[in-house]
Amino acid sequence: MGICPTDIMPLLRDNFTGDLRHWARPEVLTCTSWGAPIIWDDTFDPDVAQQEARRQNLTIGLTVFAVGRYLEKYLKQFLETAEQHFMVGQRVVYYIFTERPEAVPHVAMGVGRQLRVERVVRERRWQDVSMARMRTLHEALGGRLGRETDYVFCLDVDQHFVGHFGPEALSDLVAQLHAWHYRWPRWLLPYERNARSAAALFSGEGDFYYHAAVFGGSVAALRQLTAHCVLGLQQDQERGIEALWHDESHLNKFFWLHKPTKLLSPEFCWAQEIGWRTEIHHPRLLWAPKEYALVRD
Ligand code: 2GW
Ligand code: MN
Repeated sequence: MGICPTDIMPLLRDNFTGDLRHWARPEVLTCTSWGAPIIWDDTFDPDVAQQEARRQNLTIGLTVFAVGRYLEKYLKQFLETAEQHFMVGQRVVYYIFTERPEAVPHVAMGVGRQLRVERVVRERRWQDVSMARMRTLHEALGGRLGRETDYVFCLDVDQHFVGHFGPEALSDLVAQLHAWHYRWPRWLLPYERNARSAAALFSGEGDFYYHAAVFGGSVAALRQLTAHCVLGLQQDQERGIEALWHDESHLNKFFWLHKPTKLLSPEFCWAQEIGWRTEIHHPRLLWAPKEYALVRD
């Protein structure tokens, strides 16, 4: 942990945007072996990130799916808390994908922020609801969403913001360290292991286990990511197989082949059930407690 030699270049580069990472958090890994920063609380200056993003006059997209019971259950709090914490001070476009546009709750938007609702068909199986997101996102990124935004974050809806989530999280390709798995040895990570699956990773492969509840990047990078996942999901479906964690398994395969340029620490998407951890200073998103019996068929 601490400074790794391969990180010298990005360290110099990021210094100019006010990156304080190694000195502030010596107890955690703050860079990957390929030189991407892993951002933890105190390793960045939110004001510098804010100014830099403003200077670039960015528009940031936030996509979220709310299908079936998830709409009533999670969407309102997700949006209300996003208004308080997500990219405040930037231009933001929310894209809500649902089969019932008329049921989307009214949430007052701040200046420079707008909400668009797109209709999707409701898949019968919950696994398909989750997996179908990749195709819908791919199409959206090739259409209006892709034209009107520079960077996009794609989030699960069953979570809410509790802390600042600003432009320090932006990069060409952004992956989220999974809160349950970031301390685990690689061989234990829940990658898909069936060699017949397009998502398969073999022993010795994989860098980290990433959480599909949060990923982001530039429009071009996300077009590539979603294209990869759509193809993998389709190939598995043709073979009559389904990866262990569905779209998340394919996402992990993609990030193994195409290294993310920034990683978010588990503080960015934390689960309170995990309990107290010294390195978790400032959670930004919290998962809703899982009520599988209630929402899963
Ligand atoms: C999903 C599972 C069981 C019952 C319902 C649903 C469901 C999901 C739904 O009825 N309506 C709906 O809009 N969704 C969307 O799919 C919603 O945006 C939700 O956040 C997302 C993923 O489903 P979720 O949050 O229940 O799955 P998790 O939290 O167990 O997620 C991880 O694993 C998934 C694959 O199994 C995905 O990769 C997800 O991105 C991961 O965080
Ligand atoms: Mn979720």
